[in-house]
Order: sequence, then structure tokens, then C-alpha cells
Amino acid sequence: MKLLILLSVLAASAIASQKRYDGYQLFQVTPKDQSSFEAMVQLYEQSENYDFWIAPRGIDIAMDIMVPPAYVSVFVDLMHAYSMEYRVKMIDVQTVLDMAREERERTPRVATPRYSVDWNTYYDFNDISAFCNEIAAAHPNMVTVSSIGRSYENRAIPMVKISTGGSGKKAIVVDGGIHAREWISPAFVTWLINELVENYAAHPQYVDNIDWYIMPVINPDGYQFTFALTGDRLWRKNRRPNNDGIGGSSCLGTDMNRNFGFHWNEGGSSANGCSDTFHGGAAFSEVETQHVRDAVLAVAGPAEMYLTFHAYGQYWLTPWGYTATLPSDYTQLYNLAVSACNKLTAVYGTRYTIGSSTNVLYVASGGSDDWAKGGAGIPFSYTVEMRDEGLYGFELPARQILPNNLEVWEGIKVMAESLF
Ligand code: 0X9
Ligand code: ZN
Repeated sequence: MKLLILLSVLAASAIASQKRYDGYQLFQVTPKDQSSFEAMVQLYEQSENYDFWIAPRGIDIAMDIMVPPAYVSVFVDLMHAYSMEYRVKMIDVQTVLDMAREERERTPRVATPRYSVDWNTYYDFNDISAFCNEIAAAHPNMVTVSSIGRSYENRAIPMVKISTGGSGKKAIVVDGGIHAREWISPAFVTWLINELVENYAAHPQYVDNIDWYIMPVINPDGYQFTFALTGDRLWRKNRRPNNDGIGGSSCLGTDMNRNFGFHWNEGGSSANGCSDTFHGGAAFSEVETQHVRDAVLAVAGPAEMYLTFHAYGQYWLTPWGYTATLPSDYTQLYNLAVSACNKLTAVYGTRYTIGSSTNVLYVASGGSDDWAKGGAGIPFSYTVEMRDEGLYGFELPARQILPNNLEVWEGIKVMAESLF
């Protein structure tokens, strides 16, 4: 009994030392006219006080905004002043984070774990890294693991190559975990590695015809910070202190998905080092994006496809993110995404929106997808924003990991088959 009490006190103090979101509210806001839409865009671009979980996209399109308690009343005033349609989706974000953590703590690992991760719950960077080594050791003929380099905090960023050998094969490059808080991303990408390898016999064609280069967590410092007892579950960026943005060194982190060097800093990113979409001091200013750049360039010859996994909103996005102009091969990119999403939706009815990032979401330059296509010359480049549509947002319950993975896998198969 004493031990139980001690453990619960320890757990409570552990929770207490992560960044807390007591009284933070998640608003769903729908601008009804141009001037209210523009007001929200201004807020998105200029204020650090509001965390846009889903950024402004247009009139009549809902966005999700987390508002700190001190700003709730002025925010509600703003809603009324602009006759905005709004509702509170989470009355207290901390409660949602606590409930998710408690559920995770109750979730047992699978009874006879083969590897350091399973897909019943979410795992931190150390477990994912161990998994990469373990699956390589278990399948030395098919899997090789390497490190593309070290992060700012000195973590080795793993890359898993899956191949049955032979020359002249096309390749697919996959990454996850560029945005730290989007936990379903590494949870899917690790599952994909496992599916290709452990279930090889069920569908050998996906590995026999294609070499896969898979990086499950390209922002390890940020990802680990979302798990750390003194961290922040809702952290997005990497963890390098920045002196190169407006706002100075008081703020940490660059949005790696604004730091890639193709039409860098051409809109939808911030020069403010405290902003969640800080683009960094220069294109590829971050050691992690440099490593990803070099690793992708090393396989850019055979690579025909680049897939980067995010959350949330259920979008299958094509370039470009920096301009509303469509790439010249857009029809091909679009049609393939439609075929993939048809198969995806057939599994559980989950619907995805398809289109170019700028047209479906918003302008955001410096994205890895734009660079993969425009900089590395990989023709089929997609950003996949997985579950959900905002009911849980980043706290997608662990019980949805497998259903998410199974449906997205159907889409991936279509993508891969297009290269056979
Ligand atoms: O804004 C982003 O970086 C992505 N959405 S997220 O909510 N996961 O942050 C979308 C990126 C789409 N691609 C480009 N804009 N290039
Ligand atoms: Zn993201």
C-alpha cells in the first residue's frame, strides 16, 4: 500500500514537471468572411501567444487554436468582434494530456514483445532507435541500419534500409517525426518497417521491387522532449537555442519543415525565433535538416518517391507548399493520391482530402516535400497528414495506432505499386 502511494506521488510530481496546460482551451474557429479570416491569419503570423494546431485555411474552414488561460477572455472578445463562429473543443488541455498519459500508463506492452516497440502504445526515441537496431540484427539479409548523423543534442538519427539486393531498383524515401508532437508519425513509420520486413512473405513484391530508405524520427531532440519528464508534450520544433531569429536566444527551436532549401522563406514561415513556424537563420541552418538533405541526396538517383508523415487533419498533399502554382506533373501526382486514398478509405471509411499543400492547406515554404521534389529531383513527393480530424488532435489515442496504420498501409501499397 505504502509503495502504491509513493508511486502515485512520484507519478504526480513527474507530471507536474512537464510543461503544464492548465486552463488552456482548444477553440475551433470558423471565419465567416474575408476580414475575419485575415484577422486570424494576422494572429497566426504575428502572435506567439496562440498555438495553431490547425492553421487558417480560408473562409468557412475551421481551424484549431490553443489559447492560454490569460488570453481566453480577450480571444472570446475577438471572436465576437468579428462575428466568428467558434466553440470550445477542449475546456482544459491539461486534462486531455493527463487522461492520455494515464491511458498509456495502463496499456501493457504486448505479452511477448519481439522488439523494443509494439503498436499498442507510443514509444520514445530510445525505444525506436533500439527497434531499428533489433530488426536489422534479426534480418541481416534484408535490413541495414545506419545513422545519417547526429542531432544538436547528439542523438544518432537512424536510417533503415530495406532491400533484397540486386541493382537498378527504384527507391522510396520515407521519414517521420519531423514535428515532435505528432506522435502517430513515428508510430506509423516504425510499423511500416515492421510490416515490410516481418510480413515480407505475405507481400514480397513491395521489397523485391523497391529499395526503401526509412527514417522514423528525423527530429529526435524535439520528439524526446515531448516524452521527457521536464519536457513539453506539445513541442513541435527541434531544440537548438536560436540567436538568429527576432526574439533572440530566449527561444529554442526551428520548425524543420520550414528550414529546407527550396524557395526557403517565401511565405508561411516566421522570422521570429519564438514562433512555432520559425524558419531558421538560413536554409538548412539546422544540423538535422542538413543530415536529411545529405542522406536524401545520396539516394536521389534511384529514388522516385518521397513520403513524409505528419498529423493531423487527414490530408494527402502534393507539392508545392511555397506557391499556389501547381507542378507541371500535378495530374499524375494527384491521380496517384486519389487511387491511394480510395484504398485507404475502403478500410474503415476514413476520408482524406487530396491536393497541393498551398491549395488545400496554406502557403508554407521550406517544407521537406517541396525540397525533395524541387531540390533533390524526386518526382513523387507527398506529405501525409494522418488521423484524426481534430477530436483528439495530437493526442490520438493509442488504440487508434493500428487502425491508422492499417488504412495508411493500403495507400502506401498503391503508391509503391505505381513504381513497379
Ligand atoms: O505546416 C506543416 O508543416 C504541415 N502541417 S502540420 O500540421 N503537420 O504542421 C504541412 C506541410 C505541407 N507541405 C508544405 N507546406 N511544403
Ligand atoms: Zn507536421
